[in-house]
Amino acid sequence: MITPDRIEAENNTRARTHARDLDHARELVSRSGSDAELVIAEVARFSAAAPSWALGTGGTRFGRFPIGGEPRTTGEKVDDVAAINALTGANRSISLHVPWDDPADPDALRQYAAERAIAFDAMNSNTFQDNPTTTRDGAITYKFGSLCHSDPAVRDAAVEHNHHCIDLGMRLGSTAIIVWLADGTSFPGQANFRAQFERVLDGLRRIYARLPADWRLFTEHKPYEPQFYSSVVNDWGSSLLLAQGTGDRALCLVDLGHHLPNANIEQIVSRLAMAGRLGGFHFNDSKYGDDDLTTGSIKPYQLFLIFLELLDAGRSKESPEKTRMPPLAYMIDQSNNLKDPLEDLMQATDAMQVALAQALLVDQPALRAAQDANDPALAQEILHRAFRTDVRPLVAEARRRNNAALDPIATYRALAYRTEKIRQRGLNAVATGI
Ligand SMILES: [Mn+2]
Repeated sequence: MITPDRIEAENNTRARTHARDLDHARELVSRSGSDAELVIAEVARFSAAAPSWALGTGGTRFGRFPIGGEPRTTGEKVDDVAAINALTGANRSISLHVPWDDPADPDALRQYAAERAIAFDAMNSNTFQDNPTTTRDGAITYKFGSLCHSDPAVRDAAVEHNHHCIDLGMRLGSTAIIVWLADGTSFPGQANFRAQFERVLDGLRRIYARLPADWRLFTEHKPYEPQFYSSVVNDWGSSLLLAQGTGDRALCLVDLGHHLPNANIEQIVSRLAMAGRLGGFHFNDSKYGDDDLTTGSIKPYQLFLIFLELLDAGRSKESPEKTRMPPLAYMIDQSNNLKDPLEDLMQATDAMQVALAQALLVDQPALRAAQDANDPALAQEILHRAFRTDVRPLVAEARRRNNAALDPIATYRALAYRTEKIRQRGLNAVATGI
């Protein structure tokens, strides 16, 4: 129902205003010495995978308030991602979470997604919940961890589950697996730090042994929650040690919400890229902890600085003035309790596109000269000039060139997608996920 002709009809109602805004943005950008065409082309190239677990309403331990019309099957999740991709042009893949998604016929699902121009991004393994398929009908439990567990039978089950995710992903056309572990302790003395870490490293090596040659394994860190005293993979240092100890194709994944307050995430991005171990992202935003709020909704300047580091990592060695986004796994990891989850994901995608466009506007030679001249005031002026430029017409133009919507949220509402899905799937349909 979100069809190219309906999007075009909506775009036509905005075409004149857009043309005027675009002309003005081009003029602003060219006056500051940047090339608007390069910005539009790079934004149009960017895509971030949508998380299968965030297409339904999220919940907290205090309750959940479903929005209605949530996808009931993995196929319906693909439908929702295809719908937002039609509007943004920048969500060309879906990232699955197993066993929340464990399709009985992966070949048919791959075909179904391909017909909707949706690919499968990294697979996410879940060994933080007991599940009949992974914990042998209650014979074992992940209550005290998975790969870190003191009982080898629990560790074996966790490794097997990850192998299953790889096997499933191969049939879907995925080329990466994300291992996020809830492993850790909630009380001092509960377990030995070193013994837990060594067991996790051993488990990752066993998972890695199953990895096809063109696959990558991502280790994702998080300081606390669900464990409240220690996490085994608590920070980027532990994540890097694990990646380096596992193999060449083991890389670190940065989830923006998985840091202690005020961590300098852009510097972490730079360090991991420098070490050659930056693999991917889970984008979201937060105020206090792992809040899973909409990307760019709380700290847009931080998001801009992160994209600036990504462009630095993507800088061509031959011609340093050419900067592009490096080929990493860019994914959204959000859980929203209040908004329509599809609107939440489209806002996140827009925020990333805006941050990318702003980062592309930074006058790199001038910034380097200011750095060499030890002129922090000038360096700040250069960053702020880019950050404060209204790049939204350039981003809208990038979307238009991808046959997507000039204004995704307004178009989504005009086409009444949610109303239609409530009619089809029901008011009480509940998606699997967080
Ligand atoms: Mn994550």
